[in-house]
Amino acid sequence: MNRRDFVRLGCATVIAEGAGKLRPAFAQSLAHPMAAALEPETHERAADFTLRIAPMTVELAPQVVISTIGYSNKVPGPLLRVRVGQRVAVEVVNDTDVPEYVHWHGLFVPSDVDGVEEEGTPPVPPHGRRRYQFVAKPAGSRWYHSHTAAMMDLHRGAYTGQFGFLMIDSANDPGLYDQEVFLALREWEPFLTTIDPDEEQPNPSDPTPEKPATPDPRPNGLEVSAPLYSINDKILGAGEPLRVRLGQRILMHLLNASASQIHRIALSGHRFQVIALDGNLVPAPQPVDVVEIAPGERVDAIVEMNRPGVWILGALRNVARQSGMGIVVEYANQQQQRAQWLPPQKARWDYTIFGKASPHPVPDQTIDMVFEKVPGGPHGINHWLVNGKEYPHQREFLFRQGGRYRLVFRNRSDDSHPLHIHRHLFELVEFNGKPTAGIMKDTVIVPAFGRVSVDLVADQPGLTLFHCHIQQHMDFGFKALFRYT
Ligand SMILES: [Cu+2]
Repeated sequence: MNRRDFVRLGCATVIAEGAGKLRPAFAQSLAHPMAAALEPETHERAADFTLRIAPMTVELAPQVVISTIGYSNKVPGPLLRVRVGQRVAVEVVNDTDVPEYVHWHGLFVPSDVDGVEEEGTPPVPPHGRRRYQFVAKPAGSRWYHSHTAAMMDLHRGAYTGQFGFLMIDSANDPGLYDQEVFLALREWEPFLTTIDPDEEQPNPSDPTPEKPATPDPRPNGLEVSAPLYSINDKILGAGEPLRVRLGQRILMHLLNASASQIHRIALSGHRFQVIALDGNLVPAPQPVDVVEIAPGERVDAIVEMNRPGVWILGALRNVARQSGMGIVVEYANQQQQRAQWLPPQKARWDYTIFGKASPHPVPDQTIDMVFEKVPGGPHGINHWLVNGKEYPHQREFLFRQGGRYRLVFRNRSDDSHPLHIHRHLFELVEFNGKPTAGIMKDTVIVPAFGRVSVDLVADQPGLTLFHCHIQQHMDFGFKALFRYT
């Protein structure tokens, strides 16, 4: 029995024991944002929110307690909820021994506020504080997280509990739902391994337009895996169930806050009406059985509660779900039932079904970006090349203000990568040969040997980081800077 099997067996026991108990954890994890603003302030104007970065423990289940670093002793951190256009001041206090960066993912903020060392944002010094001030835009589901390099230290950056939801409410939300829930997908206690049976396997029928004629014979390096999973801060069955009533419409804000894994999620017997991707409303909302969501991405969906029972909302991969990736959804007056998992009918995910058919303006320039892996071998780490070079590049990619750019992402590796551009939105133009329009995102999965094109209008002057949202890939070369001329 290896370490992972051992941990799994331990968790299975805990899940069985925990399933009958009710704990008030879920409600706590959705604490009102004002709860965060209790710190005394030294500035003239009181901060709207205070985040305290400090070591903490998380009780994933009774007798499964892990130690990590979090924001204000909560995982996820406090929900920061603001109105679009609101001036926001967030005071960040760093109670650790290392510099930290808080990144406001999906917001249009200047480089010196974005929380990114490569863009020149000053750090929150160890045992010091720093105030981030910005105008909250655009409206939608955003989030905040550590943007610190971790390299070989799996207790830093995205491997920690430093992440939280940031909701920017628009002035015209019709509010067509009865309940709103925030669900963050996470893994814990990461370790390095050459075997990753947990990976989502690519579908053999997927197109692979960037596959080289001859496969790379070099053996892969160590990648990050994890034995424990949770939604918010609880292993499946250990927290409060999500309590619903027949006929209710539940707005689910899904976030993948994982440092390394793409997940596919289903709610047994129900469908997700996807209304927004990365917080931006889609042109053609559609019902789907399965939501695929990569590190950094958000999916907003409405689920109509039309099948009474007690159900599992969880990962399709048995290994991930049985190791904690899930939450129980319980209809009123059904408590006596056991939570059931029904595998979904259609497990395919395709961004383009949420788009529209319309021509794109001709871009001013097309920028080809080729991504390759340098396999690390059984004792090393894979390194990543953008157009033949690891970060830093001798010359940055260039934007002219107001220019319209088409970025063509060519993934010449056998892994899928969630690619993120800071401080901008882009529009999906083509996904593995399928054209689409109207889908605005800040992070997009480029499948193994796949090709994705996006259009971006360069309207946010300042250094702009581009990277894979898998922490290890970013740390080992998979990033680049765009500079405005
Ligand atoms: Cu990657």
